Amino acid sequence: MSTFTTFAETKLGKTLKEASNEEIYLSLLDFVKEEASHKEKNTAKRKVYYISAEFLIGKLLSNNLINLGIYKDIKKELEEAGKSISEIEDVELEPSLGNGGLGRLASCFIDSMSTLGINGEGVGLNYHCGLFKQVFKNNQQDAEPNYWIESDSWLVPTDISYDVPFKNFILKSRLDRIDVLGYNRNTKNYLNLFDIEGVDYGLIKDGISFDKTEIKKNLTLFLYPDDSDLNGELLRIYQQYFMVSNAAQLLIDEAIERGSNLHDLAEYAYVQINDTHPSMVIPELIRLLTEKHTISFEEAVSIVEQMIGYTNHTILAEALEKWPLDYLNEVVPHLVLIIEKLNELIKAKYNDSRVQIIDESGRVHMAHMDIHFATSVNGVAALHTDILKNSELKAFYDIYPDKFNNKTNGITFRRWLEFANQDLADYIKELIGDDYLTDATKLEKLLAFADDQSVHQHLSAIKHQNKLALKRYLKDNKGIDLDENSIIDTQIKRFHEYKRQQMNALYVIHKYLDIKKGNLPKRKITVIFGGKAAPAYIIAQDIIHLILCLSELINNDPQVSPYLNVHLVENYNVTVAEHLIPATDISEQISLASKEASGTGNMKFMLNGALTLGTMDGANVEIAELAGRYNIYTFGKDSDTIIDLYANGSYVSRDYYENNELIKEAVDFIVSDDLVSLGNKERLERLYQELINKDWFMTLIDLDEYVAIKEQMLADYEDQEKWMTKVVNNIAKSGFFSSDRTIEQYNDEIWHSN
Ligand code: 26Q
Repeated sequence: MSTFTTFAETKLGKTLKEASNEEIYLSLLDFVKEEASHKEKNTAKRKVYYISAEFLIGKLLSNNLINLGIYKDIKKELEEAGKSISEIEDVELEPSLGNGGLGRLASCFIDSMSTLGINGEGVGLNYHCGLFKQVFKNNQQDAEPNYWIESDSWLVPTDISYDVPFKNFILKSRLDRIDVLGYNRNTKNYLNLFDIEGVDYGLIKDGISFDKTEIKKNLTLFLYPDDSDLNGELLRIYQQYFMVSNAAQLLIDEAIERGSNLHDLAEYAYVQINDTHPSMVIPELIRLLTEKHTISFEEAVSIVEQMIGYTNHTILAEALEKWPLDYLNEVVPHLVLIIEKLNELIKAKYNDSRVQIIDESGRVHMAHMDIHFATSVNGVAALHTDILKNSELKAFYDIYPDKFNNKTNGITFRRWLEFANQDLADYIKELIGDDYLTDATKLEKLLAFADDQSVHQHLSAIKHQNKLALKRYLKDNKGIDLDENSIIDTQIKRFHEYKRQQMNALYVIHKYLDIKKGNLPKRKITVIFGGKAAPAYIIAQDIIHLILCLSELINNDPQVSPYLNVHLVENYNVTVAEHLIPATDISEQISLASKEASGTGNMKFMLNGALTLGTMDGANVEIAELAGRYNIYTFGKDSDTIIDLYANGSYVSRDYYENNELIKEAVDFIVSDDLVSLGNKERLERLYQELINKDWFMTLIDLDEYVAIKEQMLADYEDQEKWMTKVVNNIAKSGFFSSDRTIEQYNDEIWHSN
């Protein structure tokens, strides 16, 4: 009997065969935690603290089994006892600690830090109800609390606790940790999740509304559900300060314990700030060094400015945090004193108003503070970094050219290939061996098979199996009936106008009308959407509403549904992504050029053998360069053109609407009787008006090119040899997007933790 079977049967007092899936899950949880507890911590002198308001970690059981190298053995053992590992995986609830890309990136990064043996940990907050759970009612999004913490979970309590001082009270923290096991390593790191003691679920009223004033009881109740719109809620400031004060206290304690005299703190610690959300760590570290450790202000500043790196994830002006001094004074007046001193330092040095920390209206520009006091400022894809240097942050680039650098995002191949697409991973190993597991660029060996017909057939068969698996998943969990014989065209990401789900919806309308006119596609197309919209983001809610109405109309139309289906998967999360991505043929990456900092879904699809349909935006540009322009489908205006259009305000959506019959027909359909009878007139009207009168994110500018290239793509799919050659080229070139590569670059060029 193997170790796990013995472990479980001893613990449960019955055989695996007799045990329920829940019992086996709990045994595996204990078994993995036990294995993890024997691992040593990484020890390099300089420790990296990756502070992030979000960690979208996904379920952990399978990921941990894979990283421990025992996934297949356990799967087999369970099979022998008549149990299915995927049913056992279903028992685990997915942690709900992130909104989207930024949180998922942080999770891939901690996986890679552990895999590379870097002494680097995540620090964040443990939101009890996480991000809201999305439910659809009357073709609209509704939000419910997402309870995910169970009595037995991956959280390991510690007795670490700090006092965090706010204006009117002190709040005690507690720290729970999750072990982060690297792939094939004997060492580990932690994800540190700070929390308060007295979270009170009783504060929640309807849906996700709750009493926002009871900070001592609500601080870690919810993750803020806005992923871009700046909302002046004080609670967000309370959360941010609580997070960074704990992080700073932990960092200082650990450095002292490891021999630092604090004058040399920067040799012991480096803080990577994930977007501006943790920016207050800068003044907080200075405060602690000066107030608790008798270091002078000047020295404290010079210590701190050697140990901070700032990653920018957006160029949307509205998403760059600017906190009014009044708000900060209400929550953390002691920090305002320090921010004002930092502001004075900068004012004395530079009289350019564009680079000041505090502006004329008394708002603190968190990104400005970060840039002045960091050793490194990085963007997350080559194009994005160029835009930061040449336009958005040009004034800073002129001052600090050496601080600016690019770190193109990446994804962990353990979760997004080894786990999510096991058949593909096995087949790749059969073809080229398994050294790609530790050096993903070895996938290039697949290029030798780009024209190999038997490889093509094999890959098609795997895709088909993945479609069948997705069909089962969607039927059992989401009430969706998927046609596994259709082309699967997927757009999964947060709903935002710049990501242009509405453009995809207009394509769907066009296709629907075309089928109605008798132009039947050669093969059925299934368009799948997944994503949540910030509850306060009205237009994004309207777009969801449009798609749900279209889905009802089209899937129930006997004339059209044999050729076209539309699904919006409820409550999109990491688990849903793990099922959708391996089954997808067409990866929709259609943001308005210049707006998507990077995207990481685009990389996951590429690795899993879908072809990209995308604009030249974010990391799509690098995908096109690597895979070859011929192997992906690009369209639309480029970022320079779009940036110019914004600069001179010359985009007029109505011109596109009035001068193009296809566009007019599709847009008008939004307010047609067919749709209005299924939905909410006010929402559909508002979206319609928005598109023709404003369309800030320029949906209509690229619509006709988008329709044309998609038609081209569907036609190309019929030539499976040609299609599969492109697929192989994409998989072979995806190695660059391993987060191991990204993290190696962060470490070599920024952190220097060895
Ligand atoms: C800020 C202030 C107040 C409330 C909320 C926020 C907030 C919260 C989350 C602002 C932004 C976010 C998340 C941003 C995000 O996910 N950005 C994505 O980051 C990815 C990883 O770098 C990129 O691939 C995506 O392009 C980028 O959109």
